[in-house]
Amino acid sequence: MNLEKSIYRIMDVNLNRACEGLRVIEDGVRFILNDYSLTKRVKELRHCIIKAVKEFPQINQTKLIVSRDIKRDVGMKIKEDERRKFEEIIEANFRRVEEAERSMEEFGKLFSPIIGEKFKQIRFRTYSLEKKIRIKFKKRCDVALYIITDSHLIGENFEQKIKEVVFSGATVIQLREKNLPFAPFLKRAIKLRKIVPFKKTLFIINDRVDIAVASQADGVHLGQEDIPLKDARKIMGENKIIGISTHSLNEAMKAEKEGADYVAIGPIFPTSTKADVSLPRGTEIISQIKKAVNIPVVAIGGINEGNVEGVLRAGADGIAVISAIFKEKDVGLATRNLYKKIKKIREKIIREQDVHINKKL
Ligand code: TZP
Ligand code: MG
Repeated sequence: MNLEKSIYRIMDVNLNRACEGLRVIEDGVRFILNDYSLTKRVKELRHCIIKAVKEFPQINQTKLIVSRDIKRDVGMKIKEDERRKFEEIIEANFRRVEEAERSMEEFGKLFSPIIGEKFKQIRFRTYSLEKKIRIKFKKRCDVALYIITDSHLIGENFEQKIKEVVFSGATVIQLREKNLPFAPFLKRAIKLRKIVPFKKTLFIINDRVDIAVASQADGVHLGQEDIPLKDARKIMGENKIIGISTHSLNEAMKAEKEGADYVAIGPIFPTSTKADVSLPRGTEIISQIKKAVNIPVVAIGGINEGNVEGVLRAGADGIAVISAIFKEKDVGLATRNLYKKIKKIREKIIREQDVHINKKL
């Protein structure tokens, strides 16, 4: 094969490689993250690469297509790595795209230095998009069973009880201390940080950004009257989780727009745990918010084993509870039971949805 044909073949192969990789990333961002603006950016990048190869007059389009030779492509025989998590799929595909871009940058220089420069710019654009998308994937939070502490209800053996809860299925632990001054609050946060395992269970601090940062918590949970989200973000940085308490559709939409990683909505049912709550909203508000936002929605207020099904059926990604766990004598057992119940209901909902879809087909 002559050299010119080989170079066209390299450009063609790498154009396909980059586009395929970006398609995979686009699907992940669209269907797993449900992020419209990032989906748009991935799509635009893919179109930009196609345009760069197809619109430079130096690259002859007929020669590009003619150069394709799948039968002789030795790369076809290389086995794909095993991929388990979607984070790994996204990472592997970014590698693939960036390598393809690098190759097009280097070999593109043989057509013209402008082509090399163009692909260099595209490669840097890909790096910055990758950073944004990978942070977003990393911060996806499993809020299924979000347990909030209440030192009054917990009483003695605080740390032991938190340990039991953590190892019995809590996906998030929020340290909520309304009456502790700064120093003992921070001390408790640092102790809990050692108990709550990194990556397995999220550790969130209620109200206090300073304590969240100092204790290396995974994030902070803010109310409508706390430090504004944008200021909290400046202090916490992009990698940390910020959750917001909301009481209406408008507040939930605003929180998402300002960059919240999840919203809590409540109180759903009457609760005696928090004195200054507004009137119970019922489960309808959950469905309304779920239709309007793409971040996880956690329902809160008076939720227990008896009423959790309606909450999950309304679309909540998880439930935040205090008394359902800490009013019980055996907090580990209460957590296990609630966790099992959530799992069972979720599986039931999925089965019903499958039947519904199959009937339609
Ligand atoms: N925010 C709204 S309701 C509530 C908070 C902190 C209390 C939830 O406690 P419980 O015992 O699960 O009703
Ligand atoms: Mg608050």
